[in-house]
Amino acid sequence: MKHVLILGGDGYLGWPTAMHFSARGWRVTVVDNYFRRNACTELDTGMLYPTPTLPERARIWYEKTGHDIKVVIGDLADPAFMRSLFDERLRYDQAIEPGYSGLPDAIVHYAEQPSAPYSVMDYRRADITLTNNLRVTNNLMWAVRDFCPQTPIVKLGTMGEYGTPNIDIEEGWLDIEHKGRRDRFLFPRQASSIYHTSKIMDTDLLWFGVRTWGLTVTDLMQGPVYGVATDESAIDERLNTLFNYDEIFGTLINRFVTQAVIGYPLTVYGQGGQTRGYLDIRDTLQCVWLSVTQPPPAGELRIFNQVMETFSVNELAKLTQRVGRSLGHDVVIDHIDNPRKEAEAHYYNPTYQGLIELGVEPHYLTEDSLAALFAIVEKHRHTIRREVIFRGVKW
Ligand code: USQ
Repeated sequence: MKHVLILGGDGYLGWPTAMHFSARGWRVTVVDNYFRRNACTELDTGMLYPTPTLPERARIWYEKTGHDIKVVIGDLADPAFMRSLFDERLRYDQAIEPGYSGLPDAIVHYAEQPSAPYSVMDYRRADITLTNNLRVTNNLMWAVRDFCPQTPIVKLGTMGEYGTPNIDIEEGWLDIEHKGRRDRFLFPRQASSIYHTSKIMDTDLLWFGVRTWGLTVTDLMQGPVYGVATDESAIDERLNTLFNYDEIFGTLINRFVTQAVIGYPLTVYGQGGQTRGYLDIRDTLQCVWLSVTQPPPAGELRIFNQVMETFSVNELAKLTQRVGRSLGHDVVIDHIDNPRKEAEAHYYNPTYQGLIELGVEPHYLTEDSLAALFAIVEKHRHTIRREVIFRGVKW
């Protein structure tokens, strides 16, 4: 039985990924320190519905499917904790039960602070973002180097590393001719938050590990994800992933649908021409699954742009309005002063072929798929808190 270690296994993507691998016959160990839940509690962000603790989710999953997901709670920014996951003899924390350690066949690394607004709120959160994201990545890199240098790492990156350059965005690399000579470099990166900058830095860390120690890494440059429902969450709604709609942890489409359901004018920032590549949460699972099961050649850094289609904020607002109105909601679009420093009208043309060539079959955003998301949010409409939707975190 193949073993995957999922770092950040309690998060929006981590838990669905754990179920996805478990359902396909993999032995799964999830590790998390509840950073996301604790930050949401501290900042009082609210969530659409409560999510059971990680051991409780694993218990429900076992009851429903007979598959065991092992849970380890701990802080991966602590190097001793990270290393103890790979070697039983280094076990120093009772949270890691005997038999939990061991060399994995693959590692999926989601264990990062994922919010751009969180990372620029104040110095403390900027520091938490950098410290957590870089230390966890560095700890992982060294642990893999020392215990299992052949094990492929799949690391979640972000399209935001590239920013919005006035040229086409290639998949990770750019061939440059300069004064008659040619070479290949990482595509230029220019992020617009501390969070996105931390992702550039951890790409660079792992690229160093690949060049120096021959590590094998796939970096998935992902756009904003939307949705909740996956094949595995359909088994029991308590297995649904967490859903944030607040300004700090909520992503655009999930926010717009929530706003539409409670009659809150859709919060288009500035002109609304900001264009990004989006994907359905089910496609994240396909991308990660295929990246793990079809690893790159040993000693390579492979980079994919993990998006399925591009939209501007205005296009998404109009689509949400159209679908919302057809469902009987009074949806109004508002343009508010952009709290972020970002281009509002820009060129955006990313390449995203690699994952399709690997076999991903996209779930495109349609009126029907958006209506399905409306149905989930409508079910919990009484829990939605208006006051957390916009609080004005400024860059
Ligand atoms: N936006 C609005 N109104 C809102 C919220 C956002 O107009 O109420 C705009 C933002 O200004 C931005 C775009 O919508 O131009 C996307 O914002 P977002 O909050 O959905 O996404 P972002 O902050 O970029 O971050 C999210 C995830 C992050 C991931 C990133 C991929 O939180 O973990 O890395 O999407 S990407 O955007 O491609 O960098």
